[in-house]
Amino acid sequence: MPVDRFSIIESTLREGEQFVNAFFTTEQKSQLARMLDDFGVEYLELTSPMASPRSRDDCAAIARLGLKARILTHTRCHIDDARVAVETGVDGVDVVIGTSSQLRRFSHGRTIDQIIGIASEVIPFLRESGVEVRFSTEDSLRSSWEDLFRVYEAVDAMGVDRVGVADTVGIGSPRQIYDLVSQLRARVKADIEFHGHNDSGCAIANAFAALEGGATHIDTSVLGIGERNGITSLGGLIARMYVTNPESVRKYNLPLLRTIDQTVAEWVDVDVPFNNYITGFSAFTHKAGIHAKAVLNDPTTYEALRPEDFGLTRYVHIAHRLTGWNAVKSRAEQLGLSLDDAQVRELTRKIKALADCQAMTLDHVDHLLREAAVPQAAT
Ligand code: HCA
Ligand code: CU
Repeated sequence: MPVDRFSIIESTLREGEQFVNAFFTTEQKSQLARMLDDFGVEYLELTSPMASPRSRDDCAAIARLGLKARILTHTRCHIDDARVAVETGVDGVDVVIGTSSQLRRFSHGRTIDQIIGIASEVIPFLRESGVEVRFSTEDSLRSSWEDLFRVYEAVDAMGVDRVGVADTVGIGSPRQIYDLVSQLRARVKADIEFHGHNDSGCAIANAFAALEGGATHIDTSVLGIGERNGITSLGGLIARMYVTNPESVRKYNLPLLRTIDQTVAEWVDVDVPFNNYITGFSAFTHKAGIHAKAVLNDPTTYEALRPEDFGLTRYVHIAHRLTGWNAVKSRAEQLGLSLDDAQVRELTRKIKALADCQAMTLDHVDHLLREAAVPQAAT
């Protein structure tokens, strides 16, 4: 399956609002909607208008912004919710109902036949209202595949635009997701969406496996925020797709990612993690002497992602005991200091010796370089 034709359903304003620290104001919601629209995501998914009066008003307001992205809202698979969703003026409605035995028993208490019965009331109503319709099975990974396929085939015959697979508790492995999605691909005409939680660290890999299996749409949130530890992150999916085929993400305004990540991090009162995809502070920092030397010769030696494509720069870290003389020489050149190779080698020895006894800063190294260069500059 070609994995590089995919659409992003950006759910920071729905799944992301379920993150413990998220309290988005109306103003912040439209600001983020505009930023994500400028970035180029194809869809924005918003919290159900049934959640609260503010949620309903905000949903209607974002639907009226006139963005390029299609605006979706997310509701339980219930006719009353579907009516309210349509009234907000959104382009599409994502309905969801649990199919695992856990959710059927402890959440809504319905059988598979009853689920199909409810869907056959909600889906035709939504289609007649002229909105895009997505039907998803919550907790797909703990549902029997037989049940899942029965439900998906039934809703496909009702004419849904997309069916959704949801790894609600983050237990799927890439191989399982690939198997499930590729079997589903052979059974339905509709597009396939994947929504994956990250409880066991597979959210990005699972999204990719879903695309390999024939999925067309991936749910993301900024920094991956959501229930518990969240879902596939927007930046993580972009990084994954970029290394697969950089052309597949050229449609997005990649340099905006940093502002988007930083803005949301600030609003939800967390730091952008140091190891975050693309925008983490060490994402383009090279340290070991061997790496630094090669990167200075040709960055592709140790970089799968070009920082320039994201409006970012690489940094070669030299103030430490693993440094090498090529990196020190490059720093001296950056500072405009004239030092010969023998001096650079001597300085490198000194930096390594000092760094073996104490933590060093770049300032300290710069000072040593300048000190060594001064007498020569004076002659
Ligand atoms: C939820 C559950 C959900 C829905 C996903 C979907 C999940 O919080 O409502 O609609 O595909 O993880 O199952 O986010
Ligand atoms: Cu979810």
